[in-house]
Amino acid sequence: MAEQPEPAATSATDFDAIIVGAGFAGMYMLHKLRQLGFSARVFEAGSGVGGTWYWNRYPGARCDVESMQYSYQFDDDLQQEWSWTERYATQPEILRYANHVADRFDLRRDIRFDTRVTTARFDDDERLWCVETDDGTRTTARYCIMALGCLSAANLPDFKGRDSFRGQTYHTGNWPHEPVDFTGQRVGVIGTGSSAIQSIPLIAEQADTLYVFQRTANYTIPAHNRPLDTDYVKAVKADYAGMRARAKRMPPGIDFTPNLGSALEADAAERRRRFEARWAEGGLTFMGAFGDLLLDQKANDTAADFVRGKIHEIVRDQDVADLLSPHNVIGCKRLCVDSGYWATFNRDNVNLVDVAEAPIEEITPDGLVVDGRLYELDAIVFATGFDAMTGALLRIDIRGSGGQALKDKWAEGPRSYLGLAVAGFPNLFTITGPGSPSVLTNMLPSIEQHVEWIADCLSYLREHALGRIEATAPAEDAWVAHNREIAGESLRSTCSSWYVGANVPGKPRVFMPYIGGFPAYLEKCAEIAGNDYAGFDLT
Ligand code: N01
Repeated sequence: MAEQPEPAATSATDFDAIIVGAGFAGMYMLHKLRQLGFSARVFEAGSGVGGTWYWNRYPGARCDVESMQYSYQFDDDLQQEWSWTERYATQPEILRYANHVADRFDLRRDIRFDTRVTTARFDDDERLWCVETDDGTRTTARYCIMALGCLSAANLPDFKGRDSFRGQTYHTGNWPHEPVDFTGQRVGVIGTGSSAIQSIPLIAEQADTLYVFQRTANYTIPAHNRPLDTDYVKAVKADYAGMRARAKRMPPGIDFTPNLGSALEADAAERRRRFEARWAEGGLTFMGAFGDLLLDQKANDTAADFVRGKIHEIVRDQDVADLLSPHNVIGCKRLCVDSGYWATFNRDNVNLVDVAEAPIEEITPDGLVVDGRLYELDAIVFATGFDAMTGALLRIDIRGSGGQALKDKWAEGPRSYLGLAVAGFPNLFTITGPGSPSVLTNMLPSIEQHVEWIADCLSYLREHALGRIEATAPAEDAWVAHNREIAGESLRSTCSSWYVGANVPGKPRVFMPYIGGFPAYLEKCAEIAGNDYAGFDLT
């Protein structure tokens, strides 16, 4: 540590910190910094708070983590006073919650809405970040905190003729704020990821005819959504701290009870019993039926066979059931949670179109062409996902020390220390950045942990009269190597998922989230902070 004490903030900067994004990460970061006496300005491209839940307004959008766990825990009064109504909260309800939090903590006065950050540059001489926005404003701060969300940069494939279509087009991740009515229309949905699987049953109820263009069949587990039972809510609220503590001890940061036994050591009857029980329970914890489902291909096959069997029970036309049956590793791509997805393919107005062998050729003014056939459409829904984890960061021109561009540094894939910091980019923090557990965990506790770690770090710098922090290259190299090694041990790194950037043409294939689980990650972050921020240069 060099001996050049200097206050963390100087009059040379407009703010102590600039925060980019007013989703759950940016909102809590602002609140936390204010509590600690730091000044902060938030820039948000949308007209309101909520991030993911502000943009993803497609029919059927809900969270696949149970509502009693998908909420902030930093303020006990907040978690006691808020009432969720359903097991899995809808997008409108989660957005109401985000707005409630913004009101309750008076956050909006420090947020500039409708303002997109275009560039962020580190000034080595002044040791500050200079951020430019699309309204032509330039703002400076000692620290820059990216709270951009992992799934916020929409992926809109460049289909030939895409913009020639005469009808309406929609992207699930950028859905209109006004209600969309598909009544009487011929609608095409491209994609069968979570967004498609949630929206297809509802679009099918409205549309005259629905075509689902499927490139890769996907696994989904029923949500069995229901209104929340008041006794259950009371019990959780009586010991919310206990539930949160148990969740922190689980790899996905969710309080649930996995079975650690091996699927291969169980006999067929035992396997069936456990899979049936998880299917009846519903949701993502299906993968907790056995401990080796993501470690051993043969074990995984038993779960995949079970789900394929369910598809064949539910879908009447066995050819359609075959086409809907995935043959990759279950849980490799993000598992989906649905309400009536498979049964939707029993409807007369729903048609499944395989675009695996014969990809979508082009979009014309009248519809979409596959294998030489024109599907005439009135509306196209692009449920084609996101340039995940790195896309939102790289759409901003971020320049670190010496003018180095983040997009150059990450040309071969993202490199970070803990998913929180990047060597060569001093005083820059990424909340739930690539290299952190983020999308493999319940996002809310992951966000809170990052916010609190960053806030503690800034307090430490202030207490020690330091004004510059930068991850060292060796620490970053070691973290990247560790991630790569543990990702290689999991079946999760074996398929073409957005976790490895496979959904975006030309994106380098790197397993982006940290796969070692929430408890190991918490321990590592605490150890580093407790060790005077080992692996960082502080001056
Ligand atoms: O996106 P996706 P999403 N031609 O990338 C297809 C979270 N989320 O928005 O698999 C034809 O999963 C693509 O095909 P393929 C959750 O973490 C959560 O649905 O690449 N098809 C795929 O089928 C989720 O995982 C919730 O072969 C093309 C689909 O588009 C993540 O967000 C709800 C294509 C994209 O699926 C992303 O989900 C919603 C092309 N050129 C989302 N390009 C909940 O909490 C892409 N596809 C419940």
